[in-house]
Amino acid sequence: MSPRYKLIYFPVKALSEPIRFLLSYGEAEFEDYRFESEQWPQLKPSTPFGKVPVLEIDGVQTHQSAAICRYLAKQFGLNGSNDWEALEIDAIVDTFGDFRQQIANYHYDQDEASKEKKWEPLKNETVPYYMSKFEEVVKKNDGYFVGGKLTWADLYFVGILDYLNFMVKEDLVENRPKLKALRENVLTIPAIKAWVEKRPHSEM
Ligand code: GSH
Repeated sequence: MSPRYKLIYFPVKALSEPIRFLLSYGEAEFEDYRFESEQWPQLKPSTPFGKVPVLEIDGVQTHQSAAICRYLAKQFGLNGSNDWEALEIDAIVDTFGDFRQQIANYHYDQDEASKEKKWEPLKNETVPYYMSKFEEVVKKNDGYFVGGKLTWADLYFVGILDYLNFMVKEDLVENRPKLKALRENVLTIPAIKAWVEKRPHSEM
């Protein structure tokens, strides 16, 4: 029997969407529990380290979005063909994390003056630096991030892309044909397409 999954998160895509993509890809039924911000102070102490997403598996809480994705990827055959590919997947997913942190450092800055100062270097240095390298990696790997075939790195990237696009106020793959094709590829996987069609709307 397949496990009972309950994903706990704010009512947005952000860090949870890669998990939702993995669960959908694996055709696993899951409860997509979305709470409003006002409920968070009450919920926070019940989570392992005061953060979400939390994925409950048969009632047992797990946390850390990338660790959860990696675990699901192993169940669903998306963790590469060997330890080397698994390492490459981990490395690129950690790099998505580095990139996201730098974007978030701008987006969540509460001080308007300091935020404004971060905009130019983010747009003109950080974004082109990471995005052109991601484009190169996908070009070298025949349309995927690792090993010339679909892995959870691809689902992770496409899953988190709307959140990154929202924070950086552009479609990051618009002028990057390999990454654009990869997004198309992932979004046309029937189980992912079905999920995207039925998920609740959210901007980020
Ligand atoms: N490294 C963690 C992961 O990838 O799961 C980061 C989790 C995280 O920062 N979650 C944010 C959160 O719980 C939401 S995206 N914020 C509320 C808080 O810190 O009180």
